[in-house]
Amino acid sequence: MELHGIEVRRVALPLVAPFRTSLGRQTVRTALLLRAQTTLGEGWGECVAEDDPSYCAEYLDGALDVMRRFLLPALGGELGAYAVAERLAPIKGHPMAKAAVEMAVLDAQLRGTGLSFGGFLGAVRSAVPAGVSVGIMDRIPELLEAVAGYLAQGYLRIKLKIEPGWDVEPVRAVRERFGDIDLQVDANTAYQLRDARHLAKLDPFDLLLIEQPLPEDDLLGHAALVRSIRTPICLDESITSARAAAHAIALGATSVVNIKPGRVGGYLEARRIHDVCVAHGVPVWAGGMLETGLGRAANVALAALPGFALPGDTSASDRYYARDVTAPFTLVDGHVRVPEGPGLGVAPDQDFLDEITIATDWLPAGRQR
Ligand code: NPQ
Ligand code: MG
Repeated sequence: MELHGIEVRRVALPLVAPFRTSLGRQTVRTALLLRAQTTLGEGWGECVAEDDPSYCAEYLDGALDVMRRFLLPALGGELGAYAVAERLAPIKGHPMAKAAVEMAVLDAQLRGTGLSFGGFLGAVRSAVPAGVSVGIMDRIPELLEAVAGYLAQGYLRIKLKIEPGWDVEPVRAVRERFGDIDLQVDANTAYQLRDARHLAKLDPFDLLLIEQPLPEDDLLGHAALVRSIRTPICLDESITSARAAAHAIALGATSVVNIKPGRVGGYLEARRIHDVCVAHGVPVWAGGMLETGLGRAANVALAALPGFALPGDTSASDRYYARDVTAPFTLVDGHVRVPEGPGLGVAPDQDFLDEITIATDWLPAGRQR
């Protein structure tokens, strides 16, 4: 097939409640939604970069710029989904921008051939267990109320965002109130290795894991931490490729891996990380970046692969949004169904999409003359 170009919309979706992490506080999700136009038909992609380079180096305006100036110009002529990453490899970095472009091309190809994302990736489940990520709050009672609400909705695992000053006490409070639930924490790089003794205070609470306590590039620090605390370490930000995953495992820097396609340059690389981890007996789970229904559909399909051994941040749409751009993903017995139709198996509501669109750009594929 050939890619004619990609229509990129910048959209803004208000969150149902502010979401605070050690990186900052969000009240609105801004994202880029991509519609690829190909000789096989159209396909949808989603770029998960945030407005600011806080979770990682990428940011939304930068992602749009690199797509326009470098990525799309490299995608002229005959093209399949597997060729996208290869063509884009000479352009360094920008995995979130690349992942979005690859996702849109892959969706067009799969819709054109009648295969679902799950079918293509190797899904072995028709529904995936859902966890929920709970932001940092001002007070413990507010946190307990939020967790109680999510448990009542059926979420099978709770993840608390932590930072220095909001770690042992909230974990203790949630354990005391809710008992033996599946519980884990995510620090988004907020600690240093010198905090090891402090982090060991989480050990008595039998957490499933602590996610990314140390900086992204501190693999040796994580390896030392693995040896000094009992709670399993799970890397998120550090896992930027299948090679990085293999290195982290070889170094003993991680016991579990969070897989986010945006962070690693796409769903194909995400599947390779899954394969590397399975080969090493390392459990994986699906991360989330507050995706709309488009990215959520693909994440849920990925989470249905056999190595996904823990519930993901694959929450229902209403965890974040009063209204999603697609038919909402819902929770049934704590699980989210894997879409079965061709490609993503979901499509945006065009009128709602227009309502939330701030700007639209047409990026033609290939070198323009
Ligand atoms: C994580 N996600 O696992 C990320 C971090 C994160 C669900 O905890 C806007 C867009 C705000 C993406 C805040 C979850 C965000 C974001 C946090 C991602 O580390
Ligand atoms: Mg994380």
